[in-house]
Formats: sequence, structure tokens, C-alpha cells
Amino acid sequence: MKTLTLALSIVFTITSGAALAEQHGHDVSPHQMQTTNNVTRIQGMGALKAINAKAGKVQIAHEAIPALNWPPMIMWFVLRAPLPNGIKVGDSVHFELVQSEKKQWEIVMLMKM
Ligand SMILES: [Cu+2]
Repeated sequence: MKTLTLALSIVFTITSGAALAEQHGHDVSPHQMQTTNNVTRIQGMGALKAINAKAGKVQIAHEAIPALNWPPMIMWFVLRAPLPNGIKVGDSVHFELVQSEKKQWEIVMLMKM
């Protein structure tokens, strides 16, 4: 009986983990982040994967961002901050995100680590 309970809880853990990954969307505001006038800045770390200077976007393989319930993943971000001099694809970066009016998380600070 104990073995069965344990097995069931393992299955449950794996399933909920997968469900969480599927829910990871960047245009939806997580409910715990609702604020009125405060600007919430979220810290992130990762590796720079690509730069699209023309579109003002950077692709980052970011680490998990618990504050947003995001697992590690590779994604494009709108860059609202200047691209640091000499930064290149492959560099480790630290960044800060602010949510846009369209509920999109955009980079307002990008720094090479
Ligand atoms: Cu992401």
C-alpha cells in the first residue's frame, strides 16, 4: 500500500512539472505579479544566443525565473536597453525585465557577466 502511494505521488509530481512547462507563456501576466502603479523589475540570468539589432531583440537561454514561474528556456526578448559594448553571442548575461503595456516582459537592463 505504501509503495503504491509513493508511486502515485511520483507520477503526480512528474505530471504537474510537465503541465507547468506547457503553461509557460510570456504574454500572460502571472496573477501573483499584479500590481497597480508599481513597476516590478524581475532579475534574470542566462546566455546570449542571438542578437537582432534591426528588430531590437535578443535571444537568451535564460535560467529559471521563479518570480515569473518560468522554467529555463530559450526565447526572444524585446530590448529596451542599450546593447553593452563588445557583447557577443555566447556571453553570460544578467538582465532585468519589466512588463510592457501588452503584458510582455521586456529587457530594460542587459549586462555582460
Ligand atoms: Cu522564457
